[in-house]
Amino acid sequence: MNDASPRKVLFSGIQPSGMLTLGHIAGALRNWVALQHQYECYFCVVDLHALTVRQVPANLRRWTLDCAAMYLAAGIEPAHATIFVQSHVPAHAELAWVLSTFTGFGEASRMTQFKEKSVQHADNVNVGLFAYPILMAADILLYQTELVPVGEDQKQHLELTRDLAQRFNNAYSPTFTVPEPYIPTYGARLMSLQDPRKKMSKSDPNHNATIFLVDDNDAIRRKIQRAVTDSGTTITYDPEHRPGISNLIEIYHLASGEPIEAIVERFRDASYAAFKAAVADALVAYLEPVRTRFQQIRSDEGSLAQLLVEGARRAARVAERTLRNVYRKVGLWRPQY
Ligand code: AQP
Repeated sequence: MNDASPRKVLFSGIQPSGMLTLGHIAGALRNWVALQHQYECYFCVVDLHALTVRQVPANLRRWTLDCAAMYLAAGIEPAHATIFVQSHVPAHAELAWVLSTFTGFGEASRMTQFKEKSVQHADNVNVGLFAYPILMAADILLYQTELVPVGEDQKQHLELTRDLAQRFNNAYSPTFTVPEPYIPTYGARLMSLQDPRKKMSKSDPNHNATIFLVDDNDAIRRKIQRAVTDSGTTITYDPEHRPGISNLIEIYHLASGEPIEAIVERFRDASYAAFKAAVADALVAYLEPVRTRFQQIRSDEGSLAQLLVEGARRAARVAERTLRNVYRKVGLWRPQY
Protein backbone atom coordinates (compact mmCIF):
# COMPACT_ATOMS: atom_id res chain seq x y z
CA MET A 1 0.00 0.00 0.00
CA ASN A 2 1.36 3.44 -0.97
CA ASP A 3 -1.00 5.47 1.16
CA ALA A 4 1.24 7.73 3.27
CA SER A 5 -1.39 8.53 5.93
CA PRO A 6 -1.18 6.19 8.93
CA ARG A 7 -3.92 3.62 9.11
CA LYS A 8 -6.53 3.93 11.86
CA VAL A 9 -6.00 1.61 14.81
CA LEU A 10 -8.58 -1.09 15.48
CA PHE A 11 -8.63 -3.40 18.52
CA SER A 12 -10.71 -6.50 19.17
CA GLY A 13 -10.49 -9.76 21.11
CA ILE A 14 -12.14 -13.04 22.03
CA GLN A 15 -12.01 -14.82 25.40
CA PRO A 16 -10.42 -18.30 25.31
CA SER A 17 -13.13 -19.61 27.62
CA GLY A 18 -13.91 -22.53 25.31
CA MET A 19 -13.59 -23.62 21.70
CA LEU A 20 -14.65 -20.94 19.23
CA THR A 21 -18.02 -21.30 17.56
CA LEU A 22 -19.70 -20.49 14.29
CA GLY A 23 -20.99 -17.38 16.11
CA HIS A 24 -17.41 -16.12 16.38
CA ILE A 25 -16.99 -16.34 12.61
CA ALA A 26 -20.35 -14.64 12.04
CA GLY A 27 -19.88 -11.82 14.53
CA ALA A 28 -16.11 -11.33 14.75
CA LEU A 29 -13.61 -13.27 12.62
CA ARG A 30 -15.02 -12.62 9.14
CA ASN A 31 -15.14 -8.91 9.93
CA TRP A 32 -11.58 -8.98 11.20
CA VAL A 33 -10.39 -10.66 8.01
CA ALA A 34 -12.10 -7.98 5.95
CA LEU A 35 -10.64 -5.16 8.07
CA GLN A 36 -7.04 -6.28 8.44
CA HIS A 37 -5.77 -4.62 5.27
CA GLN A 38 -7.59 -1.38 5.87
CA TYR A 39 -6.69 -0.74 9.52
CA GLU A 40 -3.78 -1.21 11.89
CA CYS A 41 -5.33 -4.18 13.70
CA TYR A 42 -4.62 -5.69 17.13
CA PHE A 43 -6.40 -9.00 17.59
CA CYS A 44 -6.00 -10.19 21.15
CA VAL A 45 -6.74 -13.49 22.89
CA VAL A 46 -8.15 -11.99 26.08
CA ASP A 47 -7.18 -14.67 28.59
CA LEU A 48 -7.29 -12.36 31.64
CA HIS A 49 -10.95 -11.70 30.91
CA ALA A 50 -11.58 -15.46 30.80
CA LEU A 51 -10.46 -15.71 34.44
CA THR A 52 -13.60 -13.89 35.58
CA VAL A 53 -15.31 -17.28 35.27
CA ARG A 54 -13.57 -20.21 37.02
CA GLN A 55 -11.55 -22.14 34.42
CA VAL A 56 -9.86 -25.55 34.47
CA PRO A 57 -6.20 -24.43 34.12
CA ALA A 58 -5.24 -27.06 31.50
CA ASN A 59 -8.29 -26.16 29.40
CA LEU A 60 -7.55 -22.45 29.57
CA ARG A 61 -3.96 -23.03 28.38
CA ARG A 62 -5.15 -25.24 25.52
CA TRP A 63 -7.98 -22.92 24.50
CA THR A 64 -5.63 -19.93 24.47
CA LEU A 65 -3.51 -21.60 21.78
CA ASP A 66 -6.61 -22.94 20.01
CA CYS A 67 -8.10 -19.46 19.91
CA ALA A 68 -4.96 -17.92 18.37
CA ALA A 69 -4.74 -20.81 15.87
CA MET A 70 -8.37 -20.21 14.92
CA TYR A 71 -7.65 -16.52 14.23
CA LEU A 72 -5.03 -17.70 11.73
CA ALA A 73 -7.20 -20.48 10.29
CA ALA A 74 -10.00 -17.98 9.72
CA GLY A 75 -7.66 -15.86 7.60
CA ILE A 76 -5.94 -13.31 9.86
CA GLU A 77 -2.47 -12.70 8.46
CA PRO A 78 0.24 -11.93 11.03
CA ALA A 79 2.06 -9.84 8.42
CA HIS A 80 -0.88 -7.42 8.49
CA ALA A 81 -2.34 -7.70 11.99
CA THR A 82 -0.82 -8.14 15.43
CA ILE A 83 -2.07 -11.34 17.09
CA PHE A 84 -1.17 -11.72 20.76
CA VAL A 85 -2.26 -13.00 24.15
CA GLN A 86 -3.42 -10.38 26.65
CA SER A 87 -1.51 -11.72 29.68
CA HIS A 88 1.77 -11.59 27.68
CA VAL A 89 1.57 -7.80 27.77
CA PRO A 90 1.50 -6.83 31.48
CA ALA A 91 0.53 -3.24 30.61
CA HIS A 92 -3.10 -4.39 30.26
CA ALA A 93 -3.45 -5.29 33.94
CA GLU A 94 -1.35 -2.29 35.00
CA LEU A 95 -3.40 0.28 33.11
CA ALA A 96 -6.62 -1.39 34.31
CA TRP A 97 -5.52 -0.68 37.89
CA VAL A 98 -4.93 3.01 37.20
CA LEU A 99 -8.23 3.29 35.31
CA SER A 100 -10.08 1.61 38.18
CA THR A 101 -9.14 4.59 40.33
CA PHE A 102 -10.91 6.83 37.80
CA THR A 103 -14.09 4.71 37.70
CA GLY A 104 -16.98 5.48 39.99
CA PHE A 105 -18.39 2.53 41.90
CA GLY A 106 -21.88 3.63 40.84
CA GLU A 107 -21.00 3.83 37.17
CA ALA A 108 -19.41 0.36 37.19
CA SER A 109 -22.51 -0.97 39.00
CA ARG A 110 -24.71 0.17 36.15
CA MET A 111 -23.12 -2.20 33.60
CA THR A 112 -25.92 -4.49 32.47
CA GLN A 113 -23.57 -7.30 31.46
CA PHE A 114 -22.30 -7.50 35.05
CA LYS A 115 -25.87 -7.80 36.27
CA GLU A 116 -26.62 -10.55 33.75
CA LYS A 117 -23.39 -12.46 34.40
CA SER A 118 -23.89 -12.25 38.18
CA VAL A 119 -27.12 -14.14 37.71
CA GLN A 120 -25.55 -16.60 35.26
CA HIS A 121 -22.57 -17.26 37.59
CA ALA A 122 -24.32 -16.73 40.92
CA ASP A 123 -21.87 -19.09 42.65
CA ASN A 124 -18.87 -16.89 41.75
CA VAL A 125 -19.71 -13.19 41.56
CA ASN A 126 -16.13 -11.96 41.87
CA VAL A 127 -14.64 -8.46 41.79
CA GLY A 128 -12.96 -9.31 38.47
CA LEU A 129 -16.37 -9.80 36.88
CA PHE A 130 -17.33 -6.38 38.22
CA ALA A 131 -14.09 -4.78 36.95
CA TYR A 132 -14.23 -6.53 33.54
CA PRO A 133 -15.22 -3.33 31.63
CA ILE A 134 -12.26 -1.46 33.16
CA LEU A 135 -9.84 -4.09 31.89
CA MET A 136 -11.58 -3.85 28.52
CA ALA A 137 -11.05 -0.07 28.59
CA ALA A 138 -7.34 -0.65 29.25
CA ASP A 139 -7.14 -3.14 26.34
CA ILE A 140 -8.53 -0.52 24.00
CA LEU A 141 -6.82 2.63 25.28
CA LEU A 142 -3.28 1.19 25.42
CA TYR A 143 -3.12 1.07 21.62
CA GLN A 144 -4.59 4.56 20.99
CA THR A 145 -7.41 2.66 19.34
CA GLU A 146 -9.71 4.66 17.09
CA LEU A 147 -12.17 1.94 16.19
CA VAL A 148 -13.67 -0.94 18.17
CA PRO A 149 -16.06 -3.36 16.45
CA VAL A 150 -18.90 -3.75 18.93
CA GLY A 151 -22.06 -5.76 19.08
CA GLU A 152 -25.11 -4.62 21.04
CA ASP A 153 -23.89 -6.28 24.27
CA GLN A 154 -20.59 -4.32 24.32
CA LYS A 155 -21.90 -0.83 23.52
CA GLN A 156 -22.20 0.18 27.17
CA HIS A 157 -18.62 -0.96 27.86
CA LEU A 158 -17.31 1.11 24.98
CA GLU A 159 -19.21 4.13 26.31
CA LEU A 160 -17.44 3.64 29.66
CA THR A 161 -14.10 3.40 27.83
CA ARG A 162 -14.81 6.71 26.11
CA ASP A 163 -15.81 8.35 29.41
CA LEU A 164 -12.62 7.13 31.10
CA ALA A 165 -10.44 8.36 28.24
CA GLN A 166 -12.06 11.79 28.28
CA ARG A 167 -11.93 12.00 32.09
CA PHE A 168 -8.22 11.19 32.13
CA ASN A 169 -7.44 13.54 29.24
CA ASN A 170 -9.31 16.38 30.99
CA ALA A 171 -7.65 15.73 34.34
CA TYR A 172 -4.11 15.81 32.84
CA SER A 173 -3.53 16.47 29.18
CA PRO A 174 -4.40 14.54 26.02
CA THR A 175 -3.16 11.01 26.66
CA PHE A 176 -5.68 8.63 25.14
CA THR A 177 -7.41 8.57 21.78
CA VAL A 178 -11.16 8.45 22.40
CA PRO A 179 -12.34 5.36 20.48
CA GLU A 180 -15.41 5.19 18.27
CA PRO A 181 -17.66 2.16 17.80
CA TYR A 182 -17.21 0.44 14.48
CA ILE A 183 -20.44 -1.01 13.20
CA PRO A 184 -19.34 -4.19 11.42
CA THR A 185 -20.30 -4.94 7.85
CA TYR A 186 -21.52 -8.38 8.89
CA GLY A 187 -23.70 -8.03 11.95
CA ALA A 188 -25.22 -11.49 12.24
CA ARG A 189 -25.83 -12.76 15.72
CA LEU A 190 -26.15 -16.53 15.58
CA MET A 191 -28.48 -18.12 18.05
CA SER A 192 -28.43 -21.38 20.00
CA LEU A 193 -29.61 -24.36 17.94
CA GLN A 194 -31.54 -25.60 20.95
CA ASP A 195 -33.02 -22.32 22.19
CA PRO A 196 -33.01 -19.80 19.35
CA ARG A 197 -33.87 -16.92 21.69
CA LYS A 198 -30.41 -17.29 23.30
CA LYS A 199 -27.05 -16.44 21.70
CA MET A 200 -24.94 -19.35 20.42
CA SER A 201 -22.23 -19.58 23.10
CA LYS A 202 -19.01 -21.54 23.49
CA SER A 203 -19.74 -22.28 27.15
CA ASP A 204 -23.29 -23.52 26.64
CA PRO A 205 -23.44 -26.79 28.61
CA ASN A 206 -25.65 -28.32 25.91
CA HIS A 207 -23.19 -29.06 23.09
CA ASN A 208 -26.05 -29.63 20.64
CA ALA A 209 -26.80 -25.91 20.90
CA THR A 210 -23.47 -24.83 19.42
CA ILE A 211 -21.52 -25.48 16.23
CA PHE A 212 -17.88 -25.50 17.30
CA LEU A 213 -15.38 -24.69 14.59
CA VAL A 214 -13.61 -27.97 15.31
CA ASP A 215 -16.75 -30.10 15.00
CA ASP A 216 -16.33 -32.86 12.43
CA ASN A 217 -18.74 -33.25 9.51
CA ASP A 218 -20.91 -35.83 11.31
CA ALA A 219 -21.31 -33.61 14.36
CA ILE A 220 -22.23 -30.63 12.17
CA ARG A 221 -24.88 -32.65 10.32
CA ARG A 222 -26.27 -34.11 13.53
CA LYS A 223 -26.55 -30.74 15.26
CA ILE A 224 -28.27 -29.10 12.29
CA GLN A 225 -30.72 -32.01 11.97
CA ARG A 226 -31.57 -31.70 15.67
CA ALA A 227 -31.89 -27.91 15.62
CA VAL A 228 -35.10 -26.64 17.16
CA THR A 229 -37.40 -25.10 14.56
CA ASP A 230 -40.67 -23.31 15.01
CA SER A 231 -44.16 -24.66 14.51
CA GLY A 232 -45.06 -24.15 10.89
CA THR A 233 -43.88 -25.68 7.69
CA THR A 234 -42.67 -22.87 5.45
CA ILE A 235 -39.19 -21.43 5.13
CA THR A 236 -39.60 -17.74 5.96
CA TYR A 237 -37.17 -15.24 7.47
CA ASP A 238 -38.69 -13.61 10.56
CA PRO A 239 -36.17 -13.56 13.45
CA GLU A 240 -38.70 -12.18 15.91
CA HIS A 241 -41.55 -14.61 15.39
CA ARG A 242 -39.74 -17.57 13.84
CA PRO A 243 -36.26 -17.44 15.41
CA GLY A 244 -35.41 -21.12 14.86
CA ILE A 245 -35.84 -21.30 11.10
CA SER A 246 -34.49 -17.74 10.70
CA ASN A 247 -31.31 -18.77 12.49
CA LEU A 248 -30.88 -21.68 10.07
CA ILE A 249 -31.38 -19.28 7.17
CA GLU A 250 -28.66 -17.03 8.67
CA ILE A 251 -26.35 -20.04 8.91
CA TYR A 252 -27.04 -21.00 5.30
CA HIS A 253 -26.38 -17.40 4.26
CA LEU A 254 -23.08 -17.33 6.17
CA ALA A 255 -21.92 -20.64 4.72
CA SER A 256 -23.01 -20.09 1.11
CA GLY A 257 -22.83 -16.31 0.70
CA GLU A 258 -26.25 -16.43 -0.98
CA PRO A 259 -28.51 -13.47 -0.08
CA ILE A 260 -31.24 -14.18 2.48
CA GLU A 261 -34.05 -13.27 0.03
CA ALA A 262 -32.68 -15.66 -2.58
CA ILE A 263 -32.48 -18.48 -0.04
CA VAL A 264 -36.04 -17.93 1.09
CA GLU A 265 -37.23 -17.80 -2.51
CA ARG A 266 -35.41 -20.99 -3.47
CA PHE A 267 -36.50 -23.07 -0.46
CA ARG A 268 -40.00 -21.64 -0.09
CA ASP A 269 -41.69 -24.96 -0.85
CA ALA A 270 -39.04 -27.24 0.64
CA SER A 271 -39.66 -29.30 3.78
CA TYR A 272 -37.79 -28.48 6.99
CA ALA A 273 -35.91 -31.76 6.62
CA ALA A 274 -34.77 -30.91 3.09
CA PHE A 275 -33.76 -27.39 4.10
CA LYS A 276 -31.81 -28.67 7.11
CA ALA A 277 -29.99 -31.13 4.86
CA ALA A 278 -29.04 -28.24 2.53
CA VAL A 279 -27.87 -26.12 5.49
CA ALA A 280 -25.74 -29.00 6.77
CA ASP A 281 -24.17 -29.56 3.30
CA ALA A 282 -23.33 -25.86 2.94
CA LEU A 283 -21.90 -25.66 6.44
CA VAL A 284 -19.76 -28.78 6.04
CA ALA A 285 -18.29 -27.34 2.83
CA TYR A 286 -17.68 -23.97 4.51
CA LEU A 287 -16.08 -25.24 7.73
CA GLU A 288 -13.99 -28.12 6.41
CA PRO A 289 -11.15 -25.94 5.04
CA VAL A 290 -11.13 -23.82 8.22
CA ARG A 291 -10.84 -26.96 10.34
CA THR A 292 -8.08 -28.41 8.14
CA ARG A 293 -6.07 -25.17 8.38
CA PHE A 294 -6.66 -25.08 12.13
CA GLN A 295 -5.34 -28.63 12.53
CA GLN A 296 -2.23 -27.82 10.47
CA ILE A 297 -1.49 -24.68 12.48
CA ARG A 298 -2.24 -26.34 15.81
CA SER A 299 0.01 -29.33 15.08
CA ASP A 300 3.07 -27.05 15.01
CA GLU A 301 2.88 -25.56 18.50
CA GLY A 302 6.45 -24.24 18.33
CA SER A 303 5.69 -21.99 15.35
CA LEU A 304 2.42 -20.85 16.89
CA ALA A 305 4.16 -19.93 20.16
CA GLN A 306 6.86 -18.07 18.23
CA LEU A 307 4.24 -16.09 16.36
CA LEU A 308 2.54 -15.15 19.64
CA VAL A 309 5.84 -14.07 21.21
CA GLU A 310 6.47 -11.83 18.20
CA GLY A 311 2.91 -10.47 18.43
CA ALA A 312 3.34 -9.73 22.15
CA ARG A 313 6.61 -7.90 21.45
CA ARG A 314 4.95 -5.71 18.84
CA ALA A 315 1.96 -5.01 21.08
CA ALA A 316 4.11 -4.34 24.15
CA ARG A 317 6.18 -1.71 22.34
CA VAL A 318 3.01 0.35 21.76
CA ALA A 319 1.31 -0.47 25.07
CA GLU A 320 4.31 0.40 27.20
CA ARG A 321 4.65 3.81 25.58
CA THR A 322 1.08 4.63 26.62
CA LEU A 323 1.53 3.17 30.09
CA ARG A 324 4.77 5.13 30.73
CA ASN A 325 2.92 8.29 29.79
CA VAL A 326 0.07 7.48 32.16
CA TYR A 327 2.42 6.66 35.05
CA ARG A 328 4.31 9.90 34.55
CA LYS A 329 1.12 11.96 34.44
CA VAL A 330 -0.40 10.48 37.59
CA GLY A 331 2.90 11.00 39.43
CA LEU A 332 4.40 7.54 39.76
CA TRP A 333 8.16 7.98 40.13
CA ARG A 334 10.41 5.78 37.97
CA PRO A 335 14.18 5.69 37.88
CA GLN A 336 15.92 5.58 34.51
CA TYR A 337 16.79 1.97 33.75
N1 AQP B 1 -23.38 -16.23 18.66
C1 AQP B 1 -22.68 -15.19 18.22
N2 AQP B 1 -23.10 -14.50 17.13
C2 AQP B 1 -22.38 -13.43 16.68
N3 AQP B 1 -21.25 -12.99 17.26
C3 AQP B 1 -20.79 -13.65 18.35
N4 AQP B 1 -19.70 -13.47 19.13
C4 AQP B 1 -19.68 -14.42 20.08
N5 AQP B 1 -20.75 -15.23 19.94
C5 AQP B 1 -21.47 -14.79 18.88
C6 AQP B 1 -18.74 -12.38 18.93
O1 AQP B 1 -17.46 -12.81 19.38
C7 AQP B 1 -16.79 -11.75 20.07
C8 AQP B 1 -16.50 -12.01 21.53
O2 AQP B 1 -16.55 -13.31 21.86
P1 AQP B 1 -16.18 -13.82 23.34
O3 AQP B 1 -16.07 -15.29 23.24
O4 AQP B 1 -15.04 -13.07 23.88
O5 AQP B 1 -17.40 -13.39 24.24
P2 AQP B 1 -18.89 -13.82 24.19
O6 AQP B 1 -19.60 -12.88 23.27
O7 AQP B 1 -19.33 -13.89 25.62
O8 AQP B 1 -18.90 -15.26 23.52
P3 AQP B 1 -19.46 -16.63 24.13
O9 AQP B 1 -19.22 -17.71 23.15
O10 AQP B 1 -20.89 -16.44 24.59
O11 AQP B 1 -18.49 -16.83 25.33
P4 AQP B 1 -18.82 -17.37 26.77
O12 AQP B 1 -19.65 -18.60 26.57
O13 AQP B 1 -17.47 -17.68 27.35
O14 AQP B 1 -19.52 -16.27 27.50
C9 AQP B 1 -17.69 -10.56 19.99
O15 AQP B 1 -17.31 -9.82 18.85
C10 AQP B 1 -19.05 -11.19 19.82
O16 AQP B 1 -19.98 -10.31 19.23
